[in-house]
Amino acid sequence: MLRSTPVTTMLPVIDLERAAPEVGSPADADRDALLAGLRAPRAWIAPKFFYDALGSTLFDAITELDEYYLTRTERAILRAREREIAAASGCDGGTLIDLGAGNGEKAASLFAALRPREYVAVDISVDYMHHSLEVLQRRFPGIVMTGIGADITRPLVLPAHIGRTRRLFFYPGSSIGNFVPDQAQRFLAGLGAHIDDTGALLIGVDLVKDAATLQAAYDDPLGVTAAFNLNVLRRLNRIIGSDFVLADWRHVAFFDAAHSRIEMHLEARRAVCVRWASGERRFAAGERIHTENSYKYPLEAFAALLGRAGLEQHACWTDERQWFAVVLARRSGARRRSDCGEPTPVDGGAADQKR
Ligand code: AVI
Repeated sequence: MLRSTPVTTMLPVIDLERAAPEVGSPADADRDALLAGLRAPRAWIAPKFFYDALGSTLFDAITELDEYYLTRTERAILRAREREIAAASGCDGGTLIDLGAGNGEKAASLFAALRPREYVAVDISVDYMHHSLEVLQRRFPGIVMTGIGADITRPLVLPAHIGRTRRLFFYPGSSIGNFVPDQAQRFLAGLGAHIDDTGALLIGVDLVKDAATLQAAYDDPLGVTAAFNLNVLRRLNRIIGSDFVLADWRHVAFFDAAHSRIEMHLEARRAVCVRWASGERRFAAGERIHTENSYKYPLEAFAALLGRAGLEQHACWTDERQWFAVVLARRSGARRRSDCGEPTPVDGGAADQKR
């Protein structure tokens, strides 16, 4: 499949993050959100701030860890079920819209099966996307490609030229789990507004499982997740000019069964005072900053969430252990509902094998 056809046309990459000055710059909104979180009685930082260049590299490393089963389990399901997914999604000749595309490789692994006419990569990191789209365009010269620089936690705006029928939104990796359920519902409803009866959403969802497995996935012995978590303080220092000292903080992750979510925090190792230009915050020893939730859904609860968002589950594929699900959803009433498929026997039959 690898071709080395040179790209002769400029790839359209539209940076929506820098295109709406009248509503206040996203940079201002980010600063305001970070300061509000730092001043809150229970301090918090939104998880989207993890992903600067180093944070993205650390996340890539997390996906390679033995303990972090999500990525390889999802990949195995997509690989084993790509034909069924293609048939059920009806994306052939349509538009594949990749949310949080990164290097686009996950979506590209489905190009041969899905046969989209058009590929739209949406990611907050425009510079990174330029490069990866060029690489993808060389490999797949027959697919019309567009890059959109956008923060997908904000309402999505799609340029008018993007195909309107047979749109398939692709949101893998269980990133939906990083929204609290109300936000997740709004996010899903927002996607539903972009699809008609021919469109669909293909989404990865991490499922509830034993607490020890979950805990290990977010607190690995190598300390990669700890570095990923701590790195957000470097980002904060850059954005708001604060003086967090990373050595003063430790990574904490645990499964909160009542909320069915992993929580990640940064905990002060000693009493510290953090300063920035317009203020300061004192943290007692042991006080925490909440940095991430990662919700784990029972399948029925996810189907119910889709329903509240005006969508319905059309098909679903899981691994043998039922650790992870890939769900195809449509607008409610758009197609006849079908039940969950049989668990997927992934390569070698083990859900936790490496790529
Ligand atoms: C991106 N997201 C789905 C990851 C997760 O599992 O919630 C982020 C992550 N946080 C710690 N490890 C990975």
